[in-house]
Amino acid sequence: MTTLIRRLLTLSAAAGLACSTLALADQAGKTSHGIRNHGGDEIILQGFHWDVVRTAPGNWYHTLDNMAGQIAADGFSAIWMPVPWRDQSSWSSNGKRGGGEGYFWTDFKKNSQYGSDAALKAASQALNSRGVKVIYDVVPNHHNRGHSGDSLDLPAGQGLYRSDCSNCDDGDPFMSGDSDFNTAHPTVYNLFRDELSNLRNHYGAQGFRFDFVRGYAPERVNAWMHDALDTGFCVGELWKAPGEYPDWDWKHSASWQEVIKQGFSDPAGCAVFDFALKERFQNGSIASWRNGLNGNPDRSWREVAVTFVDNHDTGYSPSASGGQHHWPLADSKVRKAYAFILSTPGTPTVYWPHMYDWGHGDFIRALIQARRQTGVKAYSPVTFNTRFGGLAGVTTGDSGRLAFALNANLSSPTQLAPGNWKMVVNSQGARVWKDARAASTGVNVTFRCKNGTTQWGQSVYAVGNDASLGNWS
Ligand code: 7SA
Ligand code: CA
Ligand code: CA
Repeated sequence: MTTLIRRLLTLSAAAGLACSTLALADQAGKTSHGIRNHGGDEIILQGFHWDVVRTAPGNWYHTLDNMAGQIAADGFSAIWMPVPWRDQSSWSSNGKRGGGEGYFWTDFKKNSQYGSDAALKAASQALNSRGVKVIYDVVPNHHNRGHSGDSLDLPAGQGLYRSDCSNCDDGDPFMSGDSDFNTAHPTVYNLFRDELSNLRNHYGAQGFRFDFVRGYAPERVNAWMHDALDTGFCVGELWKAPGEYPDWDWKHSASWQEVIKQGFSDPAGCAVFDFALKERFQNGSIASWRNGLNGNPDRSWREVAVTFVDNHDTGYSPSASGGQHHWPLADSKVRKAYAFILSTPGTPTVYWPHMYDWGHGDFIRALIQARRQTGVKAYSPVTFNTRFGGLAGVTTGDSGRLAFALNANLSSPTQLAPGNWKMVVNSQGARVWKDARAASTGVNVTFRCKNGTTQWGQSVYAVGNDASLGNWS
């Protein structure tokens, strides 16, 4: 490795510079249609559940800091962090209690129920430095308005809030809407543009998860990303059934796929949580799981899907109250669902408790490793085979293939496609095999040297070891 690195680096340029190394395999960039999925090679961990502010009050950032090495070793390339803004709300309605999770935030101060500003910076640094890109959850639709001591208490009656005028909101209200911003107003737009830039410049943001995107125009998300983090990762949460749209809206009679792709992803330039697949997980047969956005035969559709099994809203939480569980997947299907999203296109997202609390960690870890070895990406093609019942098929990655069989009665993956197949997982009706082509001998490493001046005839050396390059010296 050292020889290779030195040969690569005796460039005809200047004296030794401190070069920042790019993570070995991390591809960047948008799709050919301008969707920000950071090269389509991401594997995301949802880095919280609904109740961590109660089970680890003020200590969650420390937990993430301490687990950064484990999270990186488990193969995650990105982490979906909780909302970084302080939330001082507390509420109880129909027997449920909550508050402090970030979704009813007061202002942009970072000392929150998850930990202090300093602890957030430390956790972000610990994760980013190990190649786990930090993606912040952000909530531009609304905030906890009029909370005393706000550093963000915008005046009423000036068009800054939905309630100031009849068209002072270009999206749905959150609850009554009396906390909704008018995100089209330049003052509000600039407020969030500057805060997203602040999160990039001082808190290591490499992407954003946009909450409640039904609440504002998707074009706003495109503008914010363009202005604040154009090359970052972006995903929107559009959880709205077609039937929830007014009957004069085209989305009312569209499919879940069309709603999230054409209703949000295209105009936002942003990837989108695959609620089309989630709806099939919940309501469809296993054979119908192929009808999620991530199974679409059109590459420009499947590559924008961010797949998930459950999240902090839909799933349970490991806590006394059990969390929100608005739409939980039956336990008997959880491993089949993870086998599916980790062996097929889209950008898979793993829910924290499934990985670290409820005993699926080894199962998921093995699937992540196989996905990386075979180079399966968001855009990879997938074929389905209906001869065996259940759901079976093959995904072709950049450096190999994955075969999957969920409740399918086939005895060997060679019945799906010839190959040198090796079993990855076989549990609870979920089987996955890999056929990884021999890893190439050399590796391409890109070093980007900053703040250096060079003259012709000088040599450039990269010095100091780096975990992502195998700790060469
Ligand atoms: O029912 C599940 C599904 O069943 C299936 O069979 C259905 C599906 O369609 C169907 O096919 O899904 C439905 O239900 C979903 C869950 O409610 C809906 C979905 O559209 C609908 O189809 O999803 C919506 O709700 C989610 C929680 C949102 C989705 O974007 C949205 O579409 N998720 C995100 C949004 C928020 C809010 O930022 C977060 O909510 C989520 O974690 C995040 O992921 O001044 C305002 C105000 C007053 O108007 C009220 O009167 C006052 O009480 C404020 C106060 N409201 C409080 C709320 O009552 C209380 O619940 C508020 C301050 O705090 C709480 O709100 C929580 C919310 O409960 C929680 O989920 C909020 C703020 O803390 O944080 C979270
Ligand atoms: Ca990437
Ligand atoms: Ca709104």
